[in-house]
Amino acid sequence: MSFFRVLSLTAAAAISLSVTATMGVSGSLTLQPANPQPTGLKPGLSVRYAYPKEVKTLRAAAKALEAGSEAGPPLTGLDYRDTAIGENALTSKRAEQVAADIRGYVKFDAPGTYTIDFLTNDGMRAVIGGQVVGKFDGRQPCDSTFAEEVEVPVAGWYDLQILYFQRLNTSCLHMRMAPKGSRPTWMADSAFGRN
Ligand SMILES: [Ca+2]
Repeated sequence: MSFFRVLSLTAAAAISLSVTATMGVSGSLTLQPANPQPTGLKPGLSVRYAYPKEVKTLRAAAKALEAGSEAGPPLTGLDYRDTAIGENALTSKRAEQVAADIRGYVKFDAPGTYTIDFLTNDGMRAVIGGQVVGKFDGRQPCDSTFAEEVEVPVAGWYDLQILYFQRLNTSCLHMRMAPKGSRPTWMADSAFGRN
């Protein structure tokens, strides 16, 4: 390979890196507010559970829920700390091999740029205002997803949908948020609502 060929490849790599970095900064996710805005919401989030024999991935969790699910007691919010072994996952009837379809709304009190992340054990995929704001497709102890920066155009309620699963041992699910530049912190239960 010639010296110039190496140089041009290096330059191409540098340009591609810089494009990626630029998109990372300017390409934050813009959330779509619920339209129409919901009224008369009840506190918490709705949840349906499936209890498969085995759930290792988001795909397996989705398939289990498609095959058959049952409504569980609503979640109080998204602040379910890591369980002790043997304690049921979220509001489900089992400690292990649980898939959950969580739905409702989350409220932003002011427009602006926010950082969102989740702690999850095991896997989850969260969609808020039409954008994937958190995803981990695997098994792990209670640990964080990659933080996402989101643009909130107006104050109000945004659709929230989370696909979650817990396989073995302990389980957890938390959402954290903060205005851009601050460290994401726990969400109050009052930030959530359901029909
Ligand atoms: Ca687990």
